[in-house]
Amino acid sequence: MRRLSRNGWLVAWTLAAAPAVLAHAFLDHATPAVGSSVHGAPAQVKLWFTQRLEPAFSTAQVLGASGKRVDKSDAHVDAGDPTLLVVSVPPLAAGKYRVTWRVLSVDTHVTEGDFDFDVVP
Ligand SMILES: [Cu+2]
Repeated sequence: MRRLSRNGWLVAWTLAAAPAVLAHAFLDHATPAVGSSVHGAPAQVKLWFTQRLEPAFSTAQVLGASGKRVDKSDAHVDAGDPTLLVVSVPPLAAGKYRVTWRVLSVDTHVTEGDFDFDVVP
């Protein structure tokens, strides 16, 4: 039985996984940053992705600690940057918030996820 070396396996795995990984839209970074504490309420939550998004099928919500939705229901892909998803929020009280997102990248693959941030006085 033929046995691949450790490096051989690594190359095989990389070749198999790379196209799928590169083809999906994952969260690259956000403001407020993932897991961060921000002083003062942000006016918007911005999410940058690793791929261009399909505006009609990409959205995000901001939830308060109780799970109640607090964003202004205006999530949209930025007109000038197709990798940027923006949602507005009213002045947020201090506390923990969760951002949930679900996006369709231009290659037709759907991805979703969430992250938290804290607003501190
Ligand atoms: Cu994909």
